[in-house]
Amino acid sequence: MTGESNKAHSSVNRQALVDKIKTWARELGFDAAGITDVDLTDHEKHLDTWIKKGMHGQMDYMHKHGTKRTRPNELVEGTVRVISVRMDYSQENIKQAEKILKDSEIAYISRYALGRDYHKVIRTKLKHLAKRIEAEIGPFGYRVFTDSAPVLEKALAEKSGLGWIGKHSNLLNSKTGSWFFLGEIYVDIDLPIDSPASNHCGTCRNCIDLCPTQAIVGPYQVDARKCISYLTIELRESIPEKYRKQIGNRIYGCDDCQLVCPWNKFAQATNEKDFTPRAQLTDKKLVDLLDWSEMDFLKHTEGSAIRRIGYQAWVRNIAIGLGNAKSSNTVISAIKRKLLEDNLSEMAIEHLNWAIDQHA
Ligand code: B12
Ligand code: SF4
Repeated sequence: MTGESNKAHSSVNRQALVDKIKTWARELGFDAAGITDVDLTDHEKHLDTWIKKGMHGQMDYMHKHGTKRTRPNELVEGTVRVISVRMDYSQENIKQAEKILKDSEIAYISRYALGRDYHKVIRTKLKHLAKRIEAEIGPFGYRVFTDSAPVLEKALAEKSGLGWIGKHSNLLNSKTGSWFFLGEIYVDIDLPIDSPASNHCGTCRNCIDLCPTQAIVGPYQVDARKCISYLTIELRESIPEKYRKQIGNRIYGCDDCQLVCPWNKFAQATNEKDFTPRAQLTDKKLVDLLDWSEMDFLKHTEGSAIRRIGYQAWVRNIAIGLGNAKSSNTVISAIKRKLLEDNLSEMAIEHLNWAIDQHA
């Protein structure tokens, strides 16, 4: 991006443009959009502390880009504003989640991952939004993101007025709760900005007290190394034994801190068809998922975010679920059958053996 396009658009009525951007964002299927500047000074301090304490675990990408994450114009030169968007993924029956979590034979998959990979859905829509702006004002400098680069998405969204960062560290909103994804367009147009959202967590500490692994080590601070989402999705190695019992039947991510949040009773069901849960992933028995071969895994997770963890971590996670399942011949036979497969990693085998030991 250069300063050229900024100058070229000096005649544009910027408030009218912002109003149109918000309307187009809704027409494209986003649930809200807001505009902010690029000053993230306070957040930079918190991010630094988090990294210094090692709370990012093995997510090297959280620090390897230096200050690019907290200084948008170091990532994309010329950026002066950020258009933040949010897109709901909640389904009508989201409360069913609690029932599944209590059934040790069924696999619990985070609600966000049951449909099509949100990265693909949101990126495409953001590109359409940018093109729509271009059609109105002519060429300008921009880049679109959704969890795809060093971008401090929640801080930018909070500053854009889309919600506040809750004690569980997710962004939430008093009208819709927190079941939504975030995305951004970095732009070089000096648009009027929105006011930040105010915080309404009050004295509630449900998320802190009810987190299964006590990963929310203080309000607004999640130690990723303890978080089930990190352990089951980001960690590529063996999952420390001390967390395996608490993981229960959660084989991909965790939603507990959001399920216990009182604001989520206002959640809106998404209109996005791509987020419709896939039958092959919803309410499935752990034993049936363990029976999938690597080919089955690749086939059933095509276009899904789950594919990114790979087959060995998938088996590792299901093994933990089965180690925690009610003992039965079906469970033990399924684990033993899997151990006969010849392409398993040492990590997967170790978890399957651990699962067998739980039923001894
Ligand atoms: C790394 C990461 C993770 C890590 C670490 C989580 C975390 N809290 O950072 C892990 C793997 C654990 C994870 C899990 C999940 N993630 Co995630 N994740 C990210 C990612 C890539 C970066 C987040 C980040 O910047 N972390 C850095 C830390 C320092 O930020 P933070 O904890 O939020 O801390 C901020 C504030 O809390 C504040 N702060 C920190 N300390 C203190 C102390 C005090 C006293 C105060 C006042 C403030 C304060 O300042 C910090 C900087 O802004 C973003 C995408 C992106 N590029 O932004 C998605 C993202 C945050 N994840 C998302 C989702 C959906 C999830 C899960 C719900 C998925 C799931 N169901 O399993 C869980 C939720 C777990 C949780 N409670 O956070 C969504 C969240 C949408 C939303 N509504 O907020 C995002 C935005 C992706 C997206 N594009 O939609 N995630
Ligand atoms: S996602 Fe689960 S493990 Fe992670 S902080 Fe929330 S409740 Fe705790």
